[in-house]
Amino acid sequence: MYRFKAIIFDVDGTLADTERDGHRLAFNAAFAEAGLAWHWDVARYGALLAITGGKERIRYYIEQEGIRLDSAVNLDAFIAALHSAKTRHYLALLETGAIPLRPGVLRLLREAREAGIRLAIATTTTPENVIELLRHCGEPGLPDWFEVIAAGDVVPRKKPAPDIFTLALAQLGLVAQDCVAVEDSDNGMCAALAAGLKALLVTLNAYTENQSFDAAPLVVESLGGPDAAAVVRRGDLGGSNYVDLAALDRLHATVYSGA
Ligand code: XBP
Ligand code: MG
Repeated sequence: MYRFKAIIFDVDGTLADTERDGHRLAFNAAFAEAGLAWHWDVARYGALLAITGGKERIRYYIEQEGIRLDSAVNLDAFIAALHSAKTRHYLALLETGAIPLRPGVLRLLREAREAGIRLAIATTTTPENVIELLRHCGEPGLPDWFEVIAAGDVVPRKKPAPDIFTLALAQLGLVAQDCVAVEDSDNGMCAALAAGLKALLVTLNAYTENQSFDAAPLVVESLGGPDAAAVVRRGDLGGSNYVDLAALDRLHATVYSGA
């Protein structure tokens, strides 16, 4: 019935608003625990999001700030330990259920599941973060809805490189044209497009709303639902009021056949 077989979702910023009150707080907790006088405020963290991946973000910060570590310290090991503490803090936060899915996400996932559309994830973050987020957002068994979870360091290059999407496609055994991708950031958009995923929905959030998404065919501020129309920035939803499978099918058709 639908012209696509799977949806590949980004996680951070897309499934849930995890960055400002999730990852950022966990980084700061790890810094404090290590006795470092570093603090990433909301604006600074927004700028640092240009660098995808927590370890890469820490390394960039050290370089950018000209921070000099004791010469006896091995930089890679130092970053790895700091990042592992950050992951511990982040997982503890997720366990409290403090970070819900974005509005409309669970509804869309349910629709896809009921229609036999396969679900996958392509994310920069650490795999356990994905599972823990999905475990604590009020839908028992949600992690198992995703047939493929491609996450973190399993590929050589993080977004905006296409690697993680290419891996997700390979694990699904599908080609790009079989899929719709959902992202929230310019780095994510570039990664998806570079993997050939032209049927791309971008869902903006506070950290990404001013980025340029000229290359994305459909950009929304919110997915909406039966009780709330989606707020569309670019493209159209066809006959739908909110982002449902019919709207994604229309996106797919527009991109691949100009319909
Ligand atoms: C998300 C990220 C991640 C998280 C931190 O990018 O960049 O690095 O901020 O996760 P995207 P880790 O949504 O494009 O995948 O600290 O676990 O790396
Ligand atoms: Mg993201």
